[in-house]
Amino acid sequence: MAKKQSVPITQFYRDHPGGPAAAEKKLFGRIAHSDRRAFLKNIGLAAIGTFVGAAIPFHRNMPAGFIPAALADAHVSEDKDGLTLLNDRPLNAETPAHFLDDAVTPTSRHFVRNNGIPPIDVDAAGWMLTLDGLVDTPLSLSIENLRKNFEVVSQNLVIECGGNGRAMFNPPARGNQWTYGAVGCSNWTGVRLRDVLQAAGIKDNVIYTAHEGADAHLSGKEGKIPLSRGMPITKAMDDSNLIAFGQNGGDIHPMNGAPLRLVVPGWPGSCSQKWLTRIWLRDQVHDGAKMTGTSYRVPKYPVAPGTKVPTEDFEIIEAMPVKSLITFPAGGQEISERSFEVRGHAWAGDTTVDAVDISYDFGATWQRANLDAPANKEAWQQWRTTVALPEAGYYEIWARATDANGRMQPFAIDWNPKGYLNNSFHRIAVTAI
Ligand SMILES: Nc1nc2c(c(=O)[nH]1)N[C@H]1C(S)=C(S)[C@@H](COP(=O)(O)O)O[C@H]1N2
Ligand SMILES: [Mo]
Repeated sequence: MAKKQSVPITQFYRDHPGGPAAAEKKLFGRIAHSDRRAFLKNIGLAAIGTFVGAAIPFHRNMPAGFIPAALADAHVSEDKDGLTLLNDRPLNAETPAHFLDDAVTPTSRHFVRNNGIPPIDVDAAGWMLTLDGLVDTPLSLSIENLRKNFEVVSQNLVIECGGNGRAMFNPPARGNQWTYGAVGCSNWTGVRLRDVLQAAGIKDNVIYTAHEGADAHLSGKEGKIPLSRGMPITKAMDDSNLIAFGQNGGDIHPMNGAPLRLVVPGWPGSCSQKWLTRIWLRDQVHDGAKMTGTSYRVPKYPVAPGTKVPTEDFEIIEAMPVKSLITFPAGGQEISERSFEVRGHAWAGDTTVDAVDISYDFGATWQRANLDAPANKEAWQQWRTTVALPEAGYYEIWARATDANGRMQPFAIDWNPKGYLNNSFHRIAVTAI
């Protein structure tokens, strides 16, 4: 039998029939995402040096597309517990549904969605937030200034990525393949965005906000911004929006935007700028990174699956749709009791949830769950019910929420090209033995 020859790693990358991405998968056992390929194509040596924390003396021997092991080993971080890593550059990790069972999502379980490279070792004491653009008095505020000059409030607020549920799109949509767990409801502490805007004085012609953060673009290019979103001034004035400096009674997790972030509940998570450095007010719809084209946008009209839609027919996503999550029991399990509690959360963008119904017969009949009021505006609501399965066998438990406007989660959603806003039922499989 021929002995397997060991090959220098450079040659392995260069000669692999599937290219560097396939070579990497072979080495590291992970799927190489399209995002990762784009990263590799664009990344400069200087940027790689920054990430590994040192110059690379033998960089000339590094094959094109090579990922330094220091980066390949990157993990979500020790204090993010049980999250599923979808991509490590940029870092994207979701929370399995059964790890979201708490009414308030622990910091260790809050998902992470990064579009760029987060700042590291941030200096909270020296952090400054600028408020400018069309304001009467531009402001430059430290976190201490925010704490001292404005009312500090704590609220349970839902942040959900606009692409949560993308993995269930058919035909598939490019982007992070979120299943159900790009959502969380931590208890956020901060000051009301409205109060700070009013302190700066909003000029009459303002229609939109624009947000900037301290993360770096994946390309490593100086001055290139990974994400800068905004919202209509009417939404910005909602008293639920926070400029937050605390998460669950402690500091904000570095991957969730420490030391300062926006929390704009009910709208796509991308509105909630992390590592917040600047808010400016504009007299036009903000046109920053990921505001234009097809980013966080959907076609203005329903389209058949797979349709190519002209860019000018897309519109900006505003409130997120009604949705529910089954957090207990965990899906895919054998259950020895036929009668057991099913529970979870439900939320509905800027409105509340009126009802949650559960089915274990593929939607033929539904039973109404007992549903709590939200702890505060824009918090998710807890529900529970007991199901009694008639006999042993395979079942699916489906959850379906209805919002205060009578809108109900659908079995299947209208397809859209970028895979946003999937609010079809959460379904889990259980086998009663
Ligand atoms: N500065 C900055 N803010 C950001 C992002 C980012 O990449 N950079 N991602 C946004 C997106 S798309 C989402 S869904 C939320 C996710 O917040 P989390 O990572 O704390 O869960 O942060 C938003 N804020
Ligand atoms: Mo997002």
